[in-house]
Amino acid sequence: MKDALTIKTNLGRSPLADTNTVEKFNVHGAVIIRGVFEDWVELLRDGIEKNINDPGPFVRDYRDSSDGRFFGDYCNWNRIPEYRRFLFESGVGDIANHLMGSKHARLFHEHVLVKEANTNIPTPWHHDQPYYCVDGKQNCSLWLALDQIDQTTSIEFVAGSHRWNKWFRPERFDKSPLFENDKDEVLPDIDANRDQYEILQWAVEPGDVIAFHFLTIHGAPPNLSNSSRRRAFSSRWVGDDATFAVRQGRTSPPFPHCKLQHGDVMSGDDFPIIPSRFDIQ
Ligand SMILES: O=C(O)CCC(=O)C(=O)O
Repeated sequence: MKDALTIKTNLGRSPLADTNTVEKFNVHGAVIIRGVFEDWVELLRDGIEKNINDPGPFVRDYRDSSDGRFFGDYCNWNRIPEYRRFLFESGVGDIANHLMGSKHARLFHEHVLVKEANTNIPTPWHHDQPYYCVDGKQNCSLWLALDQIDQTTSIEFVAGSHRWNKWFRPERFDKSPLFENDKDEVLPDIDANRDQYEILQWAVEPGDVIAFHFLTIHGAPPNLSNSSRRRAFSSRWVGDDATFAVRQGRTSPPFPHCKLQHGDVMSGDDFPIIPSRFDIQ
Protein backbone atom coordinates (compact mmCIF):
# COMPACT_ATOMS: atom_id res chain seq x y z
CA MET A 1 0.00 0.00 0.00
CA LYS A 2 1.34 3.45 -0.86
CA ASP A 3 1.29 6.24 1.64
CA ALA A 4 -0.23 9.61 0.80
CA LEU A 5 3.09 11.08 -0.29
CA THR A 6 3.74 8.34 -2.80
CA ILE A 7 0.22 8.61 -4.11
CA LYS A 8 0.79 12.29 -4.62
CA THR A 9 3.81 11.48 -6.73
CA ASN A 10 1.81 8.92 -8.63
CA LEU A 11 -0.94 11.39 -9.38
CA GLY A 12 1.60 14.01 -10.33
CA ARG A 13 2.91 11.69 -13.02
CA SER A 14 -0.54 10.75 -14.23
CA PRO A 15 -2.23 12.42 -17.19
CA LEU A 16 -4.46 14.11 -14.63
CA ALA A 17 -1.74 16.73 -14.19
CA ASP A 18 -2.30 17.51 -17.85
CA THR A 19 -5.25 19.87 -18.26
CA ASN A 20 -5.92 17.92 -21.43
CA THR A 21 -7.56 15.27 -19.27
CA VAL A 22 -10.08 17.74 -17.88
CA GLU A 23 -10.63 19.15 -21.36
CA LYS A 24 -11.29 15.67 -22.75
CA PHE A 25 -13.69 14.93 -19.91
CA ASN A 26 -15.59 18.14 -20.66
CA VAL A 27 -15.69 17.65 -24.42
CA HIS A 28 -16.18 13.88 -24.74
CA GLY A 29 -17.85 13.16 -21.40
CA ALA A 30 -15.39 10.29 -20.85
CA VAL A 31 -11.63 10.08 -20.43
CA ILE A 32 -9.11 7.48 -19.36
CA ILE A 33 -6.56 8.12 -16.60
CA ARG A 34 -3.97 5.38 -16.67
CA GLY A 35 -2.14 3.69 -13.82
CA VAL A 36 -3.35 5.95 -11.09
CA PHE A 37 -4.59 3.39 -8.55
CA GLU A 38 -2.41 0.33 -9.19
CA ASP A 39 -1.56 0.15 -5.52
CA TRP A 40 -5.17 -0.01 -4.39
CA VAL A 41 -6.19 -2.88 -6.64
CA GLU A 42 -5.51 -5.72 -4.17
CA LEU A 43 -7.36 -3.97 -1.36
CA LEU A 44 -10.43 -3.38 -3.51
CA ARG A 45 -10.35 -6.94 -4.84
CA ASP A 46 -10.46 -8.12 -1.21
CA GLY A 47 -13.38 -5.79 -0.56
CA ILE A 48 -15.24 -7.15 -3.57
CA GLU A 49 -14.82 -10.75 -2.37
CA LYS A 50 -16.32 -9.70 0.98
CA ASN A 51 -19.14 -7.97 -0.88
CA ILE A 52 -19.89 -11.02 -3.05
CA ASN A 53 -19.92 -13.29 0.00
CA ASP A 54 -22.08 -10.88 1.97
CA PRO A 55 -24.17 -8.80 -0.46
CA GLY A 56 -26.05 -5.68 0.57
CA PRO A 57 -29.81 -5.07 0.37
CA PHE A 58 -29.65 -3.70 -3.19
CA VAL A 59 -27.62 -6.49 -4.80
CA ARG A 60 -28.29 -7.50 -8.40
CA ASP A 61 -27.00 -10.94 -9.31
CA TYR A 62 -27.72 -11.92 -12.92
CA ARG A 63 -26.97 -15.44 -14.14
CA ASP A 64 -26.93 -16.67 -17.70
CA SER A 65 -27.54 -20.12 -19.18
CA SER A 66 -23.84 -20.96 -19.44
CA ASP A 67 -23.07 -20.39 -15.74
CA GLY A 68 -21.99 -16.79 -16.31
CA ARG A 69 -22.61 -14.29 -13.56
CA PHE A 70 -22.94 -10.51 -13.51
CA PHE A 71 -22.82 -9.34 -9.90
CA GLY A 72 -23.62 -5.73 -9.09
CA ASP A 73 -24.03 -4.07 -5.73
CA TYR A 74 -23.88 -0.53 -4.41
CA CYS A 75 -23.92 1.68 -1.31
CA ASN A 76 -21.78 -0.64 0.81
CA TRP A 77 -18.85 1.69 1.53
CA ASN A 78 -19.87 2.21 5.12
CA ARG A 79 -19.75 -1.50 5.98
CA ILE A 80 -16.83 -2.71 3.83
CA PRO A 81 -13.63 -1.23 5.30
CA GLU A 82 -11.65 -1.78 2.07
CA TYR A 83 -14.07 0.42 0.12
CA ARG A 84 -14.12 3.04 2.84
CA ARG A 85 -10.37 3.16 3.01
CA PHE A 86 -10.01 3.59 -0.72
CA LEU A 87 -12.66 6.32 -0.88
CA PHE A 88 -11.30 8.30 2.06
CA GLU A 89 -7.56 7.76 1.75
CA SER A 90 -6.56 7.21 -1.86
CA GLY A 91 -7.06 10.71 -3.23
CA VAL A 92 -9.86 9.52 -5.55
CA GLY A 93 -12.02 12.44 -4.41
CA ASP A 94 -9.32 14.86 -5.55
CA ILE A 95 -9.49 13.43 -9.04
CA ALA A 96 -13.26 13.85 -8.97
CA ASN A 97 -13.26 17.48 -7.88
CA HIS A 98 -10.53 18.32 -10.35
CA LEU A 99 -12.57 16.88 -13.21
CA MET A 100 -15.85 18.39 -12.01
CA GLY A 101 -14.35 21.83 -11.48
CA SER A 102 -15.77 21.76 -7.99
CA LYS A 103 -14.36 23.00 -4.71
CA HIS A 104 -15.48 19.85 -2.88
CA ALA A 105 -15.96 16.25 -3.90
CA ARG A 106 -19.01 14.72 -2.32
CA LEU A 107 -19.36 10.95 -2.48
CA PHE A 108 -22.66 9.90 -4.02
CA HIS A 109 -22.05 6.14 -3.75
CA GLU A 110 -19.86 3.29 -4.95
CA HIS A 111 -21.00 0.57 -7.33
CA VAL A 112 -19.18 -2.69 -7.99
CA LEU A 113 -19.76 -4.50 -11.27
CA VAL A 114 -18.28 -7.96 -11.66
CA LYS A 115 -18.65 -9.92 -14.87
CA GLU A 116 -17.23 -13.38 -14.32
CA ALA A 117 -15.54 -15.22 -17.20
CA ASN A 118 -17.98 -16.60 -19.76
CA THR A 119 -20.74 -14.15 -18.90
CA ASN A 120 -22.86 -13.48 -21.93
CA ILE A 121 -24.68 -10.51 -20.43
CA PRO A 122 -24.08 -7.06 -21.90
CA THR A 123 -24.67 -3.89 -19.92
CA PRO A 124 -27.33 -2.11 -22.01
CA TRP A 125 -26.65 1.39 -23.31
CA HIS A 126 -27.96 4.02 -20.90
CA HIS A 127 -27.01 7.21 -19.13
CA ASP A 128 -27.06 7.38 -15.36
CA GLN A 129 -28.47 10.66 -14.16
CA PRO A 130 -32.17 9.86 -14.85
CA TYR A 131 -31.76 6.85 -12.51
CA TYR A 132 -30.23 9.02 -9.79
CA CYS A 133 -31.71 11.23 -7.09
CA VAL A 134 -29.37 14.09 -7.95
CA ASP A 135 -29.56 17.18 -10.14
CA GLY A 136 -26.61 19.33 -11.16
CA LYS A 137 -23.92 19.40 -13.79
CA GLN A 138 -20.87 18.84 -11.64
CA ASN A 139 -20.64 15.09 -11.38
CA CYS A 140 -18.61 12.10 -12.49
CA SER A 141 -18.23 8.37 -12.13
CA LEU A 142 -14.73 6.97 -11.78
CA TRP A 143 -14.82 3.40 -13.15
CA LEU A 144 -11.72 1.74 -11.77
CA ALA A 145 -10.60 -1.45 -13.51
CA LEU A 146 -9.44 -4.23 -11.19
CA ASP A 147 -8.49 -6.64 -13.98
CA GLN A 148 -6.80 -6.45 -17.32
CA ILE A 149 -9.66 -5.95 -19.75
CA ASP A 150 -9.24 -6.00 -23.49
CA GLN A 151 -10.86 -3.36 -25.64
CA THR A 152 -13.68 -5.57 -26.90
CA THR A 153 -14.79 -6.35 -23.33
CA SER A 154 -14.31 -2.90 -21.85
CA ILE A 155 -16.98 -0.30 -21.05
CA GLU A 156 -17.80 1.99 -24.01
CA PHE A 157 -19.16 5.52 -24.39
CA VAL A 158 -20.90 7.69 -26.95
CA ALA A 159 -18.54 10.65 -27.11
CA GLY A 160 -20.16 14.02 -26.40
CA SER A 161 -23.57 12.54 -25.50
CA HIS A 162 -23.53 14.33 -22.12
CA ARG A 163 -23.96 17.54 -24.13
CA TRP A 164 -26.93 16.43 -26.22
CA ASN A 165 -29.30 18.10 -23.78
CA LYS A 166 -31.27 14.87 -23.61
CA TRP A 167 -32.84 12.99 -20.74
CA PHE A 168 -33.52 9.39 -21.68
CA ARG A 169 -35.97 7.14 -19.88
CA PRO A 170 -34.24 4.92 -17.32
CA GLU A 171 -34.90 1.25 -17.99
CA ARG A 172 -34.29 -2.10 -16.36
CA PHE A 173 -32.17 -4.74 -18.06
CA ASP A 174 -35.33 -6.19 -19.65
CA LYS A 175 -36.05 -2.75 -21.24
CA SER A 176 -39.08 -2.09 -19.02
CA PRO A 177 -39.17 1.50 -17.69
CA LEU A 178 -37.79 2.03 -14.19
CA PHE A 179 -40.63 4.46 -13.48
CA GLU A 180 -44.18 3.44 -14.34
CA ASN A 181 -45.76 5.59 -17.11
CA ASP A 182 -42.48 7.38 -17.76
CA LYS A 183 -43.02 9.53 -20.87
CA ASP A 184 -39.37 10.50 -21.29
CA GLU A 185 -37.66 9.79 -24.60
CA VAL A 186 -36.40 6.26 -25.19
CA LEU A 187 -32.68 5.94 -25.92
CA PRO A 188 -31.98 5.44 -29.64
CA ASP A 189 -30.67 2.06 -30.76
CA ILE A 190 -26.94 2.75 -30.56
CA ASP A 191 -25.83 -0.74 -31.61
CA ALA A 192 -27.92 -0.68 -34.77
CA ASN A 193 -26.36 2.64 -35.81
CA ARG A 194 -22.86 2.52 -34.40
CA ASP A 195 -21.40 4.22 -37.46
CA GLN A 196 -23.41 7.35 -36.63
CA TYR A 197 -21.67 7.85 -33.30
CA GLU A 198 -18.14 8.36 -32.08
CA ILE A 199 -17.69 5.43 -29.72
CA LEU A 200 -14.90 5.52 -27.15
CA GLN A 201 -13.54 2.29 -25.69
CA TRP A 202 -10.17 1.52 -24.14
CA ALA A 203 -8.30 -1.62 -23.16
CA VAL A 204 -7.45 -1.20 -19.49
CA GLU A 205 -4.98 -2.50 -16.92
CA PRO A 206 -5.71 -2.93 -13.21
CA GLY A 207 -5.51 0.52 -11.60
CA ASP A 208 -6.64 2.48 -14.68
CA VAL A 209 -9.65 4.74 -14.20
CA ILE A 210 -12.21 5.80 -16.77
CA ALA A 211 -14.00 8.98 -15.73
CA PHE A 212 -17.38 9.82 -17.22
CA HIS A 213 -20.24 12.26 -16.73
CA PHE A 214 -23.62 11.10 -15.35
CA LEU A 215 -25.22 12.06 -18.70
CA THR A 216 -22.71 10.29 -20.95
CA ILE A 217 -24.32 7.33 -22.71
CA HIS A 218 -22.44 4.13 -22.00
CA GLY A 219 -22.76 0.36 -21.99
CA ALA A 220 -20.51 -2.68 -21.82
CA PRO A 221 -20.19 -5.90 -23.80
CA PRO A 222 -20.43 -9.38 -22.30
CA ASN A 223 -17.29 -10.93 -20.83
CA LEU A 224 -16.63 -13.74 -23.28
CA SER A 225 -13.17 -14.50 -21.95
CA ASN A 226 -13.06 -18.06 -20.67
CA SER A 227 -10.54 -17.28 -17.96
CA SER A 228 -10.56 -13.61 -16.91
CA ARG A 229 -12.91 -11.90 -14.54
CA ARG A 230 -13.96 -8.32 -15.30
CA ARG A 231 -14.15 -6.49 -11.99
CA ALA A 232 -14.82 -2.77 -11.77
CA PHE A 233 -15.23 -0.44 -8.79
CA SER A 234 -17.16 2.63 -9.90
CA SER A 235 -17.23 5.52 -7.45
CA ARG A 236 -19.79 8.25 -8.11
CA TRP A 237 -19.16 11.85 -7.20
CA VAL A 238 -21.07 15.11 -7.13
CA GLY A 239 -19.83 18.68 -6.89
CA ASP A 240 -20.89 21.95 -5.31
CA ASP A 241 -23.93 22.44 -7.56
CA ALA A 242 -25.55 19.10 -6.65
CA THR A 243 -29.07 19.07 -5.25
CA PHE A 244 -31.30 16.22 -4.19
CA ALA A 245 -33.86 15.21 -6.81
CA VAL A 246 -37.15 13.43 -6.33
CA ARG A 247 -37.92 11.48 -9.53
CA GLN A 248 -41.11 9.82 -10.76
CA GLY A 249 -40.43 6.69 -8.72
CA ARG A 250 -37.85 4.79 -6.71
CA THR A 251 -34.42 5.78 -7.93
CA SER A 252 -31.38 3.57 -8.35
CA PRO A 253 -29.83 3.61 -5.80
CA PRO A 254 -32.94 4.29 -3.72
CA PHE A 255 -31.56 5.78 -0.42
CA PRO A 256 -34.84 4.80 1.30
CA HIS A 257 -34.09 6.48 4.64
CA CYS A 258 -32.86 9.80 3.16
CA LYS A 259 -34.91 12.77 4.39
CA LEU A 260 -33.75 15.34 1.84
CA GLN A 261 -36.44 17.16 -0.18
CA HIS A 262 -36.36 17.95 -3.88
CA GLY A 263 -33.93 20.85 -4.43
CA ASP A 264 -32.09 20.48 -1.12
CA VAL A 265 -28.32 20.72 -1.28
CA MET A 266 -26.87 17.21 -1.14
CA SER A 267 -25.77 16.70 2.44
CA GLY A 268 -25.90 14.27 5.32
CA ASP A 269 -24.15 11.08 6.28
CA ASP A 270 -25.14 9.27 3.08
CA PHE A 271 -23.21 11.77 0.96
CA PRO A 272 -20.01 12.78 2.77
CA ILE A 273 -17.57 15.38 1.50
CA ILE A 274 -14.24 13.59 1.21
CA PRO A 275 -11.47 15.76 2.60
CA SER A 276 -8.79 16.58 0.06
CA ARG A 277 -5.58 14.56 0.42
CA PHE A 278 -3.47 17.10 -1.42
CA ASP A 279 -3.67 19.87 -3.95
CA ILE A 280 -3.47 18.85 -7.57
CA GLN A 281 -1.70 21.49 -9.62
O1 LIG B 1 -19.35 -2.03 -15.80
C1 LIG B 1 -20.37 -2.10 -16.47
O2 LIG B 1 -20.73 -3.12 -17.06
C2 LIG B 1 -21.26 -0.89 -16.59
C3 LIG B 1 -20.85 0.21 -15.68
C4 LIG B 1 -21.84 1.30 -15.58
O3 LIG B 1 -22.87 1.30 -16.23
C5 LIG B 1 -21.54 2.40 -14.66
O4 LIG B 1 -20.52 2.37 -13.95
O5 LIG B 1 -22.35 3.37 -14.64
